Amino acid sequence: MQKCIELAKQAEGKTSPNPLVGCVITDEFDQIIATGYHKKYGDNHAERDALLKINTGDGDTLYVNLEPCSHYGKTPPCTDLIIEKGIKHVVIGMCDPNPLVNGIAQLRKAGIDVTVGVLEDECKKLNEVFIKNVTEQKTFIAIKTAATLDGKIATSNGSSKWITSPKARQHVYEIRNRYDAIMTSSNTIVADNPQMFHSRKIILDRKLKTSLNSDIYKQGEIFIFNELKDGVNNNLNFVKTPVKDGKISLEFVFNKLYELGIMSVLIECGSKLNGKALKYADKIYHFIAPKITGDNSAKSCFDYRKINKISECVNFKIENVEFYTPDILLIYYPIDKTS
Ligand code: AOF
Ligand code: ZN
Repeated sequence: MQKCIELAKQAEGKTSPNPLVGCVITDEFDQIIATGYHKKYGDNHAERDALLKINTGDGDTLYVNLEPCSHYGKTPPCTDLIIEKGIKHVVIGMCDPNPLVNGIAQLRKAGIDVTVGVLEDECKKLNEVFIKNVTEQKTFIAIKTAATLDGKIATSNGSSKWITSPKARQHVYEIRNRYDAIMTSSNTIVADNPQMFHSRKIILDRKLKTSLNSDIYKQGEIFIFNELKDGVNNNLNFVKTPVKDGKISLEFVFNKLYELGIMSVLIECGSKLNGKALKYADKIYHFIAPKITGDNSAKSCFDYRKINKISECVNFKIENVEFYTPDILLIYYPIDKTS
């Protein structure tokens, strides 16, 4: 199952809105005879990719991180091919939340021995975006931030180059690649003029104050949420957006992203938008550099309110700590969404 997950991850960023799936087939001596994975949206499912590499009767056990499909979609049901190839056991990581899929029952009906729930937590993490999309019909929202040890992302005048090391910043490219789009704000564009290379970029710019000569506009399909106009101009899509309390309505933006088929988004911006987006966030990537500003007026990661008691804090569960020496990356989830 671990190998299925590794195979599936090779297609990170390429399968949306479909899941990441890997498959391993072993013979009666437990030797791997074929592997496969879902390489990109519209391609063969992982099971088919692996099964097409074996002769009928050669395979004994098929391992797959997601319940095999039993419906006619872009490809015929994987369950049919599993049965046809004479597989005797199927080991599944997690049930498919897609209501069209009923593979476990189909396989059992055909007399195949089915085990479900192997490395289930890891399999659910792998497809956290797909699970949210299918069960809630909503876009998965991640935030990336990079701070000092005292939780600062920029000096009081907005200077932020560079808090983290090149190694950590390199890893950000890998993280971006997993998401359908990245999102930033006009304030960040004005302060940093970042390029933020990605095929789809979301910009929140209420009054259209950013210059269209900014580096971010040079590449990619771009959606600019603003209060002034709708319309399309080459790679720029203007989306007229309602304003709430003087700010672009994030509720509207996130609903619109789902309508546009953007299944996941990585937010990379400053204190204010990070703060406002926090209540929508499904996951946070938080780099920390071993530096202290010692400056109370420097900008912090999430800035959106005043509180009096520590009991009013929002709570998270830290899932993982990775080292990009000299920096670290904390990956954490809001507790009420993961529990
Ligand atoms: C995949 N790849 O390896 C597996 C999937 O749109 P279709 O016809 O390709 O069907 C997509 C559904 O099939 C998907 O939502 C999921 O429920 C199931 N399994 N999908 O794209 C795969 N095994
Ligand atoms: Zn399938």
